[in-house]
Formats: sequence, C-alpha cells, structure tokens
Amino acid sequence: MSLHALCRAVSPAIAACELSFIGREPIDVDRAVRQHADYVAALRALGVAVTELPALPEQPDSVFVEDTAVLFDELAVLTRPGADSRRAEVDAIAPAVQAVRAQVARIDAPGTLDGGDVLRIGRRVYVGLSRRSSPEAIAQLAEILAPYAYRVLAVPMRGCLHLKSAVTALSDDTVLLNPAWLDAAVFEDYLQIETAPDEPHAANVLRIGGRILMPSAFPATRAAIEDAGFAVTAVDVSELQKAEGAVTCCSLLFEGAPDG
Ligand code: CIR
Repeated sequence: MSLHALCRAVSPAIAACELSFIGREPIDVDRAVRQHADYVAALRALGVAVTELPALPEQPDSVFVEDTAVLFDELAVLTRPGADSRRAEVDAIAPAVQAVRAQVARIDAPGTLDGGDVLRIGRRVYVGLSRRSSPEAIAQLAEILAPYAYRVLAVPMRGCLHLKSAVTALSDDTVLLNPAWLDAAVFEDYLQIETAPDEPHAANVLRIGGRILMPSAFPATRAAIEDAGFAVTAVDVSELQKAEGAVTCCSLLFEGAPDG
C-alpha cells in the first residue's frame, strides 16, 4: 500500500510558537525552512507521496500539522488542539483532510486533543493524558472509533509535551520510549528500546514502511535502534526542535490512495 503525507511549510512567525517544557531560544527561520525542505525530501526519498500545503503567516505552529488531525484507514478525525493559539489551524487543514478521507469526524468543545498525543499501533490507539489532551476528548475519540474495532487507551504521562514525545512505535512489536516520562509497564506487550540517558527527546521517531526517520541530534539512541535491526534515516531538525517539535509532528501520514 502506498504511503502519503500532508505537510505544511514553516510559518514565518514560527519564533512566536507555543512552548511548554523547554525554554525559548532564537529560531533562525530561513534555517528552519531549509531543514523542513530536507525533511520533506527525506520523506520522498523513502517513497512517501508528499502534498505540501502553503505556509500560514498568522499561525506560528502550523508546520506541526500532526496536531490538527488523526488519520485512520477508515476515517479522519479533526482535533481541537489544547492551545487556543492553534485552534484555527484545524479549519485550515480541513479541506486537505477531506480530500483524502471521505469520512471526517471532529472533536468538539470542551474536549481538547492534539494529534501528537495519539499513537496508533495496530488496532490499539494510545492517547496521552497531556496538558493538551483531555479525558473528555479521549472519550469522544473512543466513541468515534467504536464502530471500527479500535481499542482506545488513555496513558498518564509527565514532563513532556505529547505522548509521542515520550514513546513511538518502531514496528508493530517494538516501541522506543523514555521511561522518565511515562510508565513503561503500559507498553509491556511490546519489546522496548529506551532513549539514551542524555537524549531524553529522542523517542519521537517516524516509522515509514520498515525504516525509521529521526532527528540527527540523537546518535546514541540511533545506535540502539540500529542495533535492534532497524534501518535509520536521520535529518537535522534543530530549529524545529527549538519550537518543541521533531519529526512526527511535521506530517500527517496516511496509507492508500486518496479516496475523497
Ligand atoms: C506546540 O507547543 O504546540 C508547538 N510549539 C510544538 C508542537 C509539536 N507537535 C508535535 O510534536 N506533535
């Protein structure tokens, strides 16, 4: 099955991004734009058909499209992001999402959900109880997904922005996680690789077919992933990391030809 992605160009206002768990540092916008272009090129080199959406000058965090929607094979769910400043990004992405999924549901107020908190592994959908995603929204997501035999599991977490800051899947059997930010026992059904002790942000990697796309900033964690038998492509996303993003957040990945 073919892999597709929706990506959005870096906003010229990215320096005004939301920050929660890291301090503000100057962001070089031109460099961020080049790094994002390299990220998109890496996706394409891995066989992903990328649709690039235009930058939104009024929306500092809009490059982080992952937070605005969650795409399943059967349907898409438009989110209601936890940060007020990010809510308008959802209406902006909606036409592109509706173009690739015929059925589109939406998280309603007062629930809040960031796509960065949603980790799907097979038919399990783990959702982080982060500062951005509420129990109310997780209940809505469970109801939306009930007809499709997905199992929605809420995951307590601490110390980081999103669930996928703390854990992502390398395959259907193996997760990469930082045990400081969640209870690793939640993922006891999976083989576990831990982030290197001095690379706490390294758990956010993107699984593309059999390959792993990850930031180049985490060589020790990369070595552990490679030792476990996974092929890795690394990209420099240092400017995006200053906006508290990494690699999953910059794309909405989905399988299959657009059906809309
Ligand atoms: C925010 O705080 O919302 C953005 N500055 C970063 C969002 C990163 N999103 C993600 O990892 N899914």
